[in-house]
Amino acid sequence: MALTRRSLLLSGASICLLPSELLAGSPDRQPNILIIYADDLGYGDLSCYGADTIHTPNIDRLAARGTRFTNGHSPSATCTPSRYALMTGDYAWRASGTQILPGDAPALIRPGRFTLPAMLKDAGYATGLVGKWHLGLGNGSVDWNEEIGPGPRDIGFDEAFFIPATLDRVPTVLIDGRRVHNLDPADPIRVNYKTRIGDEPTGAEHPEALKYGADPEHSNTIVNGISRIGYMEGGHAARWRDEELSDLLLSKAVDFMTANSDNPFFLYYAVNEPHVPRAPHPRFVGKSGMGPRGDAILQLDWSVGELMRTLDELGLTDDTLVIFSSDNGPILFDGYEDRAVELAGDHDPSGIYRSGKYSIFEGGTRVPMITCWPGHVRAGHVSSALVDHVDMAASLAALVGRPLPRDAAVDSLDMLAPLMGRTDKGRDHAVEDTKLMVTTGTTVASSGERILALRTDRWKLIRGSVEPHEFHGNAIGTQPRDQLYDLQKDPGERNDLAASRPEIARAMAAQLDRIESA
Ligand code: NG6
Ligand code: CA
Repeated sequence: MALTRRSLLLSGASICLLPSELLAGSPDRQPNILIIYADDLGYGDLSCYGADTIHTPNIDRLAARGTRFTNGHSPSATCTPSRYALMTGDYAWRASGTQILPGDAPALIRPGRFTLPAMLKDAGYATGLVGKWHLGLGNGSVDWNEEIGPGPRDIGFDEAFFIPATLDRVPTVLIDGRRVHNLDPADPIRVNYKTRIGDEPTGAEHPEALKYGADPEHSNTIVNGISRIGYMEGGHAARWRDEELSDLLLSKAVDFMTANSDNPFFLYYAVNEPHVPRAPHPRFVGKSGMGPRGDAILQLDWSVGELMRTLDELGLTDDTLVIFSSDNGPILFDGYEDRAVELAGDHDPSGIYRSGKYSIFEGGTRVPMITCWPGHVRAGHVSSALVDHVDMAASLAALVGRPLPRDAAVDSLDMLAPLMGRTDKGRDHAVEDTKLMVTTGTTVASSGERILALRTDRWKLIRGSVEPHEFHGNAIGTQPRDQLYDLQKDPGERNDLAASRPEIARAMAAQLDRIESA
C-alpha cells in the first residue's frame, strides 16, 4: 500500500508532521528562506524582548507579524561553533578545532559534507551568503591575492560576499566568491598573526591615531582608525570602511533577493552588529544614547526594516520565511574602549539572564529568535518552546521535503512545528556549550577546556570544570563541581541545587555523558 501523508499520520508511524499539515494552506511554491543572523546580540537588546531604553521598531514588527521565542538558543556562546552547528546540524563540541577561529584558519567544514545550504541547493534553491563567515578558509595557508578556497562556495553557497572572520581581525577585506573584492594586484595583501609585517602603524605604538583605544590583543595594524587583531599590509583599495559596511552588505542582500525573486532562494544574511569594533554609519551615531553599541543595534534594526521593505516591494513577503536570531549572547567590553559599559546605564543586554557571550550561563546562548511568514507562521505569538539553531538543518529539510542523509545533522531535530508557532512543545533537552578562553601569544583564543551544560524545560546541569572566573566582565559560569539550576524558579541561575537535589543532578550528568558519547 502506498503510504499517503494521511496514512502516515493515522498510523502514527511517523510523529513528524509533514509541512503542509503544519501550514495554513499549501504554498504554491517553496518558500524563500532568509536567515538574519546577528552577532553578539543579547536576549535583552531588543524592545520586543523588554529593552526599554533602546527601540527596535522594525524587529518588533517582525515579531508582531510572526512568532517570538523566549527559549531560543544559539548552539554555543561564541561565533564559530554556533555557525558550525547552524550550517551542519551537528553540535560543534562533537568535533575538534571548532573554537573561535583565528583569521587565517583553514576551512572547518570540508567540501562534500552535508550542509544546510547544500541541502537547500539540492532542493532547487538559489543559495547565498552575505556577511560574516568565520568558519575558516583554504587548506592551511591562504594567499589572499589568489583564488581562495575551500570556502562557502564549496559547501553549498552559489554566491558568497563575505567577511572572512571577524571585524576585529585582519585582513579587513571582503571576499566576493573566491577573490578579494576590489583587490589591486599591484598592492598585494600579506597577513601575519604572530609577527609584525609591513610598516603601517599599530595601535600599540600610535594610540593617538585611533577612534578609540583597545586592549593589547586588538592593538596591531590600524585600519580605518581602528586597531585590529593581527598585522596586515597591502590591499588598500580592498579594505572596508567600517561605517559603510552595513549599507554595502545590505545592498548585496537586496541584489541577491532581487536577482532570485523568481526562484526559491535561501539567503544567510550574517550581519556584524553589535560585534566589536562598533563603528556604525554616521546617520546612527548618537541616536541610541548608548554609544556605538546601541547605535549599532539601531543600524541592525534599520537593516531588518529595509530587508522587509525589499520583500514587500518584490511581492515576496508572503512567500518568505524569515528567521532572525543571534550567534551568541551579548558583551559590552570586548577589547575596544567604546564606552559600551559606561553608557549602558540601566540597559541589561541579556535581560533577566545571567552573563552573556563566552558564558555557559543562559546569557551565553539564550538569544532573541523570531520567525515570520505571513499566513504560515502564527502571528503575534510568543512561544516558550526550547529550540536551538542546530535544529535548522532538520527543520528546513522537513519544510522543503528533503530527507536528511544517514549520519548527517546528528543533533538536528525537526522543530518545524514550533518554528511555525503551531506548538509550544520544542526539544526535551538541549546541550549548551562554551570553551574557556586561553591566551596564546598576543591573541586570545578559546582553545581551552570545553564546558557543557544540559538543559531541559525546567532544569539545567552545568558540568564541573574549573574555579569561577570571568572574561571581559562576563562570568564564564564554571565551578569545580556540577551545578544544577531550576530555571523555572531561578532563571537567573543564582541558587545551585546540586547538593539539595542530587538525584536530579546525577541523572542529568549521566544523560549528558550519554549524549556526549552517542
Ligand atoms: C576573541 C576576541 C574578541 C572577538 C572574539 C570572537 C580577543 C581578546 N578577543 O578572540 O574580540 O573577536 O574572539 O567573537 O582576541 S565571535 O563573536 O566571533 O565569537
Ligand atoms: Ca558572535
